[in-house]
Amino acid sequence: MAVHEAERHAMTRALELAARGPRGANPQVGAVILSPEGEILAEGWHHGAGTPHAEVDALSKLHGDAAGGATAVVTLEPCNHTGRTGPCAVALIDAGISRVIYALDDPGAASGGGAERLRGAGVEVEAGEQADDARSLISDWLTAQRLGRPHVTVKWAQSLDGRAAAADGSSQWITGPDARADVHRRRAGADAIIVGTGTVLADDPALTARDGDALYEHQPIPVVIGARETPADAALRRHPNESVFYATRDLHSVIADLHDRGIQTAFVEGGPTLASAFIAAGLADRVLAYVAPVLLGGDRLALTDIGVPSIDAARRLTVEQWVPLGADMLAIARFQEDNE
Ligand code: AOF
Ligand code: ZN
Repeated sequence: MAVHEAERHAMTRALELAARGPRGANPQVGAVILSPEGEILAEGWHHGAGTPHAEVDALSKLHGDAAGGATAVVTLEPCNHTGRTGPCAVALIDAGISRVIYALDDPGAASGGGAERLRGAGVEVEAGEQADDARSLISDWLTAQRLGRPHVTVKWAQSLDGRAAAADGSSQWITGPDARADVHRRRAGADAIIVGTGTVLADDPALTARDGDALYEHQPIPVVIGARETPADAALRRHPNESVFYATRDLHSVIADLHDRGIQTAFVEGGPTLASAFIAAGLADRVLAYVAPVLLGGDRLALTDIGVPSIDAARRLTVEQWVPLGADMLAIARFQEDNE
């Protein structure tokens, strides 16, 4: 059974609607209900975890048996589970929908199976329409689903000889303005930015994403790990988002909690001890290493102990990109052992 022209247009529209929803613990999903003649009867989208799903949002705008014999065009496979809301597959069946077009299978172990449920009730189901666009819209959510935790990027700036600071601890600025601007731009794409209390006390970072003096529209949530108190007048207290503090040293529990809070992408920015702990724990997916043509010598290395006792155990990376940034060079690399 082919997907019709009107259905194709409806999917493009559903993807636009999906993008209106917030990023978070739930995927962004859009839905359009089409009459048998291909007219748009209703539109809906998911407004965030705990609110009705896109299909239900769209159906709620119709009265009586208006959806009888209609087609639902949805960017994600309708769910088959009762979570914060009832199963969408059942809502569609009960409304009398006779055909469902969706873009992507729902990877959720608990929520999947909606297509089967629909088919079982005699509904025609077509999967895969504009799947690439749907995938790219929610790629971070899909990655977090696959990993069962946020995607973690560990970032540091280093001298050519692998140092993150001079002997007295001073580290501003190893890299030049182009590299710093690049960091801010990438921060603006992350949900959370993680630092240790040591970095907060030593550098008093603002942890905002800035373009010059202007704040980017999206600001990551500051996350501080460590037992030491953050001073009341610390710069991050003035961050537009409230910080999250963890006194624990167990990074797995921190990352699990961030996942529960709907964080899909996290940036680990400081300093060497925390970066090393994430790598040693197997919780780092990507490295951003900004390398400046500076020599510092001494023992303030970009990383400390990452659990590599001998060369056989070296953590090998694949560089996805070398990016020249003024006089500096950025290596974007991922760990070879994962199959990201
Ligand atoms: C849909 N339509 O609009 C969305 C779906 O906690 P709940 O009950 O909101 O369920 C969340 C799960 O449902 C989420 O992980 C994903 O698998 C699916 N999201 N499904 O049919 C929607 N947002
Ligand atoms: Zn649903």
